[in-house]
Amino acid sequence: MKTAEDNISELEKGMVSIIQIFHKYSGHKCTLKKAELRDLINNEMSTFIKKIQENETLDELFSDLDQNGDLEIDFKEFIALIAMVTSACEELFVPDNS
Ligand SMILES: [Ca+2]
Repeated sequence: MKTAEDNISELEKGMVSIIQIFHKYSGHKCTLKKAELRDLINNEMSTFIKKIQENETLDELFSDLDQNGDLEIDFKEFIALIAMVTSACEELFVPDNS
């Protein structure tokens, strides 16, 4: 019997990856603390954005993403980061139609 996952598209696989990676770092609480956000970015996004070395950089990014100010990054807030980085990287991956 086929499961839903056998039929999903490449785009949907990308979406599932985003969800799975988020939960790998957020654990059962389903939100990212500051150090977890740093680890996720440094381990999983290091080709697209430079690694976070300075606490100041992390503090700034964290407060930008933490829309509701509860000192945790929930999935909705995390998606905004994915959208920003994806948008910024788009021109690198535009198919060459020439
Ligand atoms: Ca928050």
